[in-house]
Amino acid sequence: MTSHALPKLTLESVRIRAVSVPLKRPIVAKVGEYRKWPFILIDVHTREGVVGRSYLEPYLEKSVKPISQTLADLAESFVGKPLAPLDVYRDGMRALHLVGREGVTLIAISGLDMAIWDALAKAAGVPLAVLLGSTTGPVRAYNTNGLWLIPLDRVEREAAELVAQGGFKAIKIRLGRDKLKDDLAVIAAVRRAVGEDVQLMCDFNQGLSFGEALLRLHALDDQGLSWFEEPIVYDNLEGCAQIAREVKTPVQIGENIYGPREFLKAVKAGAADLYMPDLMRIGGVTGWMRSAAIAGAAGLPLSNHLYGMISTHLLRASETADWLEWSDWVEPILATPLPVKDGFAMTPDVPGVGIEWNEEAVTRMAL
Ligand code: SMN
Ligand code: MG
Repeated sequence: MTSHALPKLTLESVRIRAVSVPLKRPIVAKVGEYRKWPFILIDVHTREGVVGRSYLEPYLEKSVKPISQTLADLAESFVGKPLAPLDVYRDGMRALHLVGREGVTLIAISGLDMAIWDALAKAAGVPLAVLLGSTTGPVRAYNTNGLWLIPLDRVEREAAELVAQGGFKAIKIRLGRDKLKDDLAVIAAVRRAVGEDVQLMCDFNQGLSFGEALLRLHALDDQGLSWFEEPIVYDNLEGCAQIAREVKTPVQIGENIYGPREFLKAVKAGAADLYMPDLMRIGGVTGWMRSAAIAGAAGLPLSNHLYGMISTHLLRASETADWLEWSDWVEPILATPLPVKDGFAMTPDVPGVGIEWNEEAVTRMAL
């Protein structure tokens, strides 16, 4: 055979832009309140003409500048080099470890990594899931779009809307209100709206102290919730482990874990029953696949945090794939959003990940 299915690709330049997208339902959580949601858009251009795309969700508009700067510096060091994500991960870590292995370092590497994998899959002419050795297909999804810490009298209607948005069989609610009775009232209101057959995940966004968490989670343990997410500060691994041992409801963490090394530490500590890495922090596709191998070997179910479209590909390729977290915040800037029907997202059956920009919206929402 003389021709290669996967042509050699060389990094030519990286375009970095930022937008701020208004949220239909403002985020009101223990981690902050947001009316708009910033995105950093990354286009990796290759000498061969293929363009790989990804985005980052930095939460704060203030974070856009330092992340973009680090990303631009990192990208600069790979100009003229082969588009090889594992090499970029290794060399990027070597270049940036003096400012720390986590935080902005890993966020920048993650963004570049995801765009490079998109370019490789496009060059191969296959969806990312296929390049990773799996297939495209349905991924069961839950709706995370609302049910923030909103007034109780709005909960019922919003719960019904979230289910209707994609025929969802599961939605996520935010808990950890001032009093136990407030949390119980929210759960009761959601149940009235959606019935017994819709699964309810719940998220405390690290809002409880260790002592409060033990009391609150024991009291909520018979509510039939599918998981307790981030009850306490995520890096108190011993505390998370004790909580996970004491309560029946599975404990879920992962969105704040930086890279496979920290992931392994959490798994070794028995910090949770379920994990949901965030692609911006876990190290992009490369960091996800390494963490997915750890979760698979340990028999731990794996869901994602945000980054829905690319996560469909990665969940297809993960041994212990569990739930897709689906949010629509990125939709305005995508040419083709990720729809959900009857509670399932379909992995985009196109070369690459499926991320293409709606350039008109990108210009309009530019930061
Ligand atoms: C979350 C996501 C994005 C912003 C704030 C909170 C939440 C989740 O932790 O898991 O969806
Ligand atoms: Mg969360």
